[in-house]
Amino acid sequence: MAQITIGSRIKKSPFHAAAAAAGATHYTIYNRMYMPTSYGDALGEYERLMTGVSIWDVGAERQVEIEGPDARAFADYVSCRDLSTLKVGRGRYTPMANYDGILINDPIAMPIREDLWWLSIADSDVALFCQGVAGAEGFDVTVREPDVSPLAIQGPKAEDLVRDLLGDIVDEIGFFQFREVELQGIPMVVMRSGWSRQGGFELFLTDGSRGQELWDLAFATGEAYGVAPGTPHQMERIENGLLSYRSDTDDDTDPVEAGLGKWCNMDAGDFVGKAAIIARHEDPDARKLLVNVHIDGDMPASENPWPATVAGQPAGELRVGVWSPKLERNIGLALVPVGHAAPGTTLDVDAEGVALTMTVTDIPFGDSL
Ligand code: THG
Repeated sequence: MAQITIGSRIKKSPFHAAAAAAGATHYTIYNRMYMPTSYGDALGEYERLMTGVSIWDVGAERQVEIEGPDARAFADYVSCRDLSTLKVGRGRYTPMANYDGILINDPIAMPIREDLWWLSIADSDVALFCQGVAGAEGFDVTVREPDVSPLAIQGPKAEDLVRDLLGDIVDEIGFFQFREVELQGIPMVVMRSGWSRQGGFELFLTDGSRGQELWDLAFATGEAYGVAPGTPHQMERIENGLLSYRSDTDDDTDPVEAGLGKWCNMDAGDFVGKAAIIARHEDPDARKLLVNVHIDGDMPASENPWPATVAGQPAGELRVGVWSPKLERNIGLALVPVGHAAPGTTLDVDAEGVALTMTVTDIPFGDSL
């Protein structure tokens, strides 16, 4: 089996050594960093996330820091979602598009102070993009990547773990709210958030030299709750409709096609890509849509998107397929032409020589039991 070389060319998170020592077996490259994707027991890790608590090295979810008098105006301008009303201490999930209207990221915007914002990003070069836009359009901001690395604590028992770790502050922050805190002198921002629907927190460590200490403290506290290391989980996130930029989208997908239209405020102020998104949808039938699908057939493990057809004609692709423990069947996400996106539509899939069929479903997977 081929392996990815671990070396100094790709950056490591402050939790990298701890996660490796804890037995991480699989990694992806995310924002030019290693990010663990498995500890070798996908079903066990799923079960722990659904019923217990797990701790994830998601240090590769970098922050792009925007500082200056125009910080809010700039964050708002590069976001499809309206951020003009977002309060300090609250996060808001927002799509970002380029000037062609193509989805380029889906960060969580976090105003740390009125004049200092973080975009907590998915996997693309948002800092470079923002430096370009700010310079070209004359915003009074500086854009940099600060020393900030999230550690996610996810699952139904995350609340108890983080309360034991950080105290009652946990009860004061609602979903997507955050505070700056210290734990034994380790500085961080704690937010009730994370890339699962099982509840939890993200601890944004703001001193990368203290990753091992924070990891050790979190695991020692979590022992009482049966904590174990975990990672963002493909099965859970597909069951629950969390987008994975790059996995689910290609280089010609706009935010509306990616299913993020509800987070695009087309009636609020101008933003990068707004006019292009409107133009792309002048003929909605010409567009494609990301849809949930049930998959039938003997699905092999996938390294690629698989082409789909209807009556032999090209009809988009199955971007990602996975076993769903909840539904006890294979499910996935497909990018298909709008004309084939209606629930109940069946498409043929060529899984590198294996014939599958997929059926579009409108019920969010998580609710369909
Ligand atoms: N945490 C942090 N940064 C991130 C992610 C994260 N950056 C990249 C990636 N994940 C972004 N993706 C998502 C997708 C969905 C949500 C969070 C991150 C999410 N959405 C809620 C929803 O859709 O209902 C809340 C939306 C809202 O109210 O604004 O939770 O996981 N730090």
